[in-house]
Amino acid sequence: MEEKKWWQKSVVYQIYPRSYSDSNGDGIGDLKGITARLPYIAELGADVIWLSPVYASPNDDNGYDISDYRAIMPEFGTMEDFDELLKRAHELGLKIMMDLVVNHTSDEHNWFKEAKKSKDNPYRDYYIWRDPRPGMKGGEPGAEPNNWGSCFGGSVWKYDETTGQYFMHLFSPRQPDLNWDNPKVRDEVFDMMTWWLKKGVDGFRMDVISLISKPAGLPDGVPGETGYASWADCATGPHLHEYLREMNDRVLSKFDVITVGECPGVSMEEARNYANLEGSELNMIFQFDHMGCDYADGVGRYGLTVMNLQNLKEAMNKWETGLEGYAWNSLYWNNHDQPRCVSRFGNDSKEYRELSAKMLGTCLHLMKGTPYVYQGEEIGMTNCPWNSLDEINDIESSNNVRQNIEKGIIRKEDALEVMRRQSRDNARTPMQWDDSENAGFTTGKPWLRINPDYVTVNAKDAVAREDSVYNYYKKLIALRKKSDLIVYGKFELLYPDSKEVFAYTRTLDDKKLFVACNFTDHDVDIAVPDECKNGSLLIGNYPDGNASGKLRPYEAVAISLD
Ligand code: ISL
Ligand code: CA
Repeated sequence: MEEKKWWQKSVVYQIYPRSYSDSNGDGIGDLKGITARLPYIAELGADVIWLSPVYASPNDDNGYDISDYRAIMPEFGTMEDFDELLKRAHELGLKIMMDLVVNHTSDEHNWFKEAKKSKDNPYRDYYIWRDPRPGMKGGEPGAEPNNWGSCFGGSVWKYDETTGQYFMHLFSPRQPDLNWDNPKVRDEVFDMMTWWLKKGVDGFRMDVISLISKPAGLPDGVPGETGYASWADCATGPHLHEYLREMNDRVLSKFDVITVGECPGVSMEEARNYANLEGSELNMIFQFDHMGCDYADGVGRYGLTVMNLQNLKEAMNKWETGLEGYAWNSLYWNNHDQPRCVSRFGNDSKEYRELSAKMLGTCLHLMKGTPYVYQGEEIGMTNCPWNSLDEINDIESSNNVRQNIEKGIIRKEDALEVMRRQSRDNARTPMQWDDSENAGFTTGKPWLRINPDYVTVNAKDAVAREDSVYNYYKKLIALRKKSDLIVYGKFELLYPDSKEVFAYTRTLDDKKLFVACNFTDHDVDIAVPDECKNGSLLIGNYPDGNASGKLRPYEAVAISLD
């Protein structure tokens, strides 16, 4: 039996501050807005809040481009506002997990401003600089030091005229990558982390931490449809675990924290190291396999995606079983980079929105790992019916959709539909608090369009109505707190070949839980395993909820045998 930790029993609630709650009418969510909503989160039963970045930033990538790690973005408030938020959260028993974005900084960070002054500037080696390809002139097509493509489209290299070299940016050109091989960079980052932990924050979600150690020699990769090699290929470079262990020794081990590393491109073997149960690196990671379950063939994320339940089950099963006994898992359907799960994996029609949102909640929250709830998921918020590409703010989907049209990978007339299915802005439309103007998010003009369904989909209604998605999530979260079986039970997938049902069991000593979720809008027959036939219904999303041998549309049942 693994040693029990508080963060294994916890549920994390993610806030995207820009879109949560606006206290001063400028149309932008802020820290005071969040503080005012803390009781709502405590009431849901979450234990930890993960705050997407609140640091000073020019907002080229909405705060994931940080210009000062020890200052608050003025649009979000002041450091006093932050301290107040932290204090109020702690009073309510909520922990605060900060976003740590240290694969890159903003190009407006002082380090980068210094670094680009000259080749011998003391900050030059804080970043990754290379000469143009031999025999080529800097800035001309093909002169980039290698063929890697950025996550946001185009090359990962930007030419700097002043010093005649390229710098690397795996994301936007305004997000230059830090050089982790430089011990001074590590000192700076570890000092900064210690500074926040001493202030009293409770942990870190580490942005693309799998990418910080770049492969030796930065070799060309195998090009994909776009002509570039994938940015994700440089995941888990040669010194990655060494750097994380150093971070753990020098910083994390001195505090009682929760840590989760965002790890696009991670393999199972590596994940077992990152999140090893001895605790020498991180508590857990976010893997991305299931986020690719609906990607269009040969196109990837920004194409006409189609939900495929078998892919989804295969990915979840892989991580549930692959980490068992080696490392702790994290569970999520949503975050600020992903479309809304009810639109993506469920059914956001009037008839099935709530049922399918509850079904998805059941399916995720009864698996093994620490569950993450992204703001609005607890009320079943949906993707936004974008009317035009001009409404999109998100740099990733805008750039990739444009690039894919230019390269003939998708048709221009499909662009809007691609955005409706996949843009990160589907997650970023403001939180829907009530049915008043602007969904109660702001008294001003919201920075991003509000989803018109706020009239029916909003927190005020959901909190008040007994059979809402919110109250169902509350029950799911409460169940986990009472049950070692839900937290620690071994996971086993049932009916792997079913295209309609996601079913599994959880087992701990002589206790067993059977979970079955219908991902379709029609009845399906399910076979309850013999040993579960005499069990009792722990939770289900139909009012008369009992497994009658059939699962009705989007029905979810959990049957326990004690
Ligand atoms: O899922 C993805 C692949 O299409 C991406 O959104 C991927 O998760 C991602 O870009 C990495 O995410 C993180 O780092 C980015 C930032 O834009 C994201 O918001 C953040 O979560 C750069 O800091
Ligand atoms: Ca504001």
